[in-house]
Amino acid sequence: MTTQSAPAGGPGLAQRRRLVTPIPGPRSQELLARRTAAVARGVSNTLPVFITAAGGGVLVDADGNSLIDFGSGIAVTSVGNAAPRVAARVQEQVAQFTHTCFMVTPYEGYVAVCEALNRLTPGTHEKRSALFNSGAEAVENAVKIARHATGRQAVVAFEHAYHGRTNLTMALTAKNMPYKDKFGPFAGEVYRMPMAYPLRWPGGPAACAGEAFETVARGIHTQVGEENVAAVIIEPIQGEGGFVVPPEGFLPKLADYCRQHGILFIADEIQSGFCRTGDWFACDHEGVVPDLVTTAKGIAGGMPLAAVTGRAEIMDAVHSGGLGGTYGGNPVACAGALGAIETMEAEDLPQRARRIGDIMLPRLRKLAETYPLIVDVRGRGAMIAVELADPDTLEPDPAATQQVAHACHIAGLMVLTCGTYGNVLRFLPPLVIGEDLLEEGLSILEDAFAGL
Ligand code: PLZ
Repeated sequence: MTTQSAPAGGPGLAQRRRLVTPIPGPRSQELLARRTAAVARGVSNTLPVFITAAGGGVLVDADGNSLIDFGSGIAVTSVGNAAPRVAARVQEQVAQFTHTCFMVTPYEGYVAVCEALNRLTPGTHEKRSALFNSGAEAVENAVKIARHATGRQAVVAFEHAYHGRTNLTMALTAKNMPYKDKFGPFAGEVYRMPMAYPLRWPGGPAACAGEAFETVARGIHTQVGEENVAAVIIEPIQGEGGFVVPPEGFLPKLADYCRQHGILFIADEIQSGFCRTGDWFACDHEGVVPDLVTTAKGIAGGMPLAAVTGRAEIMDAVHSGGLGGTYGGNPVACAGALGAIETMEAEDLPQRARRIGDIMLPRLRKLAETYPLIVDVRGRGAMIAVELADPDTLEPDPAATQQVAHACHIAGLMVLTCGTYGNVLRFLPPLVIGEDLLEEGLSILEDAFAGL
């Protein structure tokens, strides 16, 4: 295949949807054939258009199609793809040095990212951070730190949770297919409790916060013993599991309970963090202050970086040399993070996320009035979803979900699905998307429902 000259990415890219071939087009199909022959089948694709440039709210593919992006590469490019401050700092850093290994000879960028994390994550207490490569690695390290600091082993996770694909994080992740099937045995001392899922709570949404908390507290008491629990880990808004938003009150109750029992409260903000939900972190919404926070995705504008941030005395409980890795906090990734964080602050991206929610939620609620199979519209800021099910029985409808997603894709709108039952359409636009593109994307979605 000859490489066609692609436009430069970033916000300068024409901010419009334009389809010049069917989706996927012939060049993407050629690449797909190469991909099938060269890349392991286990690594899947949501939409096999091969991207050559991206920026603002669009993805441009190898055939010259320009798609509206409601996915941000799974909540990563919140500041936009090839965001100017990210690209500039990365370019500068890559020309200076690409690696020393922070554990061998340190550099300022790593320290500056940790300072920013300590300042921006919930709570004004003294904090420390450590940097890693991926979300799963951050979660693994948060559990290591919690076990070391408490001298306890058990970890409590929730139904519908997603925390990664490594061995320990597979154990924490709830869903079997595709994440866990035949990949066991899994790490031990992981206990799963019911999630406060208002739509599906047996006693109804109004009773959910209180009853779910009581069920969790009782479950921990009877099945594990409070004194054996190192940490409770929870996504303050669940991601892969279906954008489940716990009812007001549930997280504060859970955090208080943990404090009373010497259990560390770990907030996995890997998907919900860094302005996505309209606050810097989803925990901020109810003033919940976790002992440890895991971050990744949005932190570095697309560069691979992740972190654990927590109370100084907990983080510093681990002996020198107990945490690390060759690449964790790579200088180029740190430069990306500093550019991304600067962008979030300079452009007030929490406010942008709230504005996106204010535009999306009313249109989606209206859509739900027309199509009763939309049984729930939920989320905050630019982390929004609709759940599809039979309105009488709440039997999940993954087939309709796939059908709507496919209709969006071929019309040039990148949307993602999620959910334990595969029946949730989720919307995670870059926070810098133009409002005209956002509205156009919603119109495509409306057409997709009309075509069911
Ligand atoms: N914790 C809350 O959302 C990653 C997974 C995509 P990594 N979610 C996207 C897939 O199918 O692999 C995620 C998350 C939460 C942890 C992780 C793991 O982050 O950077 O993918 O390891």
